[in-house]
Amino acid sequence: MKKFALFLSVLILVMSLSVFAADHGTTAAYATVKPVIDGQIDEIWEYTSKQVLPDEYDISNSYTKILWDESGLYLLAVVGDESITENDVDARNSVDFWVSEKNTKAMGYATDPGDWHFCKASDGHEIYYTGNENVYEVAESAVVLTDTGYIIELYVPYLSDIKPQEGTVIGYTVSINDDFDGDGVRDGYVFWAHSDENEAYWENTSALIDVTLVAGPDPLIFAPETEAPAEDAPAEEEPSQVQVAPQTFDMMFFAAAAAVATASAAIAAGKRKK
Ligand SMILES: [Ca+2]
Ligand SMILES: [Ca+2]
Repeated sequence: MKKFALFLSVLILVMSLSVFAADHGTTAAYATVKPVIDGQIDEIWEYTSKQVLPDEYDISNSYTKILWDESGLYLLAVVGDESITENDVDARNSVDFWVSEKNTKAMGYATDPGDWHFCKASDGHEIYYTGNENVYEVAESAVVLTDTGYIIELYVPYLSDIKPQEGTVIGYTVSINDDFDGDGVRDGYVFWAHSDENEAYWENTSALIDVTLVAGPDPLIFAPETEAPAEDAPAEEEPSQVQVAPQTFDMMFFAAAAAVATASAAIAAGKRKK
């Protein structure tokens, strides 16, 4: 009976830990090096968590990532989409970034300037929907097409008075829209996650997931390679190697000359024997 009670308490502990993990959200690493907002994936993106979206409709192998620093947030979306619209005026093949800088957990997107939404299509069109519209004035973004879809890089300087540091928690989720028959009407969408209490992440910041700001990678990883110290430089060894070659040549020359001389002597001696 005691064993069963122990088993039960361990089971409850494990279950509560997994529930905690599910609620804990994800992390964003400090941008030790600022990514260049050009739609190309910089090395710094390797050092922060990935938010993976489900495969559905024409959307596959898609994810986002977040970096932060004292000035703002950097967001990356890598999208697999087999059906891209060339002139996507209504942004039907697009990514929606949903952010609450101060994690307001509010009904609506109007309680704080740091509550914003940013939508960008695979062809570059942007569509305002909710939250602080100023985000479109201050954001830097880039989109590039890939063989399998498109990549969006976004930088948004903070719109709230947030003083971010390691341990600060922001609210975030992301969704991807898909028009798979090219008629300009959205056919479906996928999203990363929403809170258990509220699924309407497009209406309320209370639906966003906690993202904890954490330390970034060591800056030394990105330092340019320095030249080897003088004592290790191979320059000093090279002259002696250069000198070795003539010596070797000389040795071979003398050895060959000696062999010829020996052979000649032998021939001469042979001739004399005859
Ligand atoms: Ca980049
Ligand atoms: Ca599509």
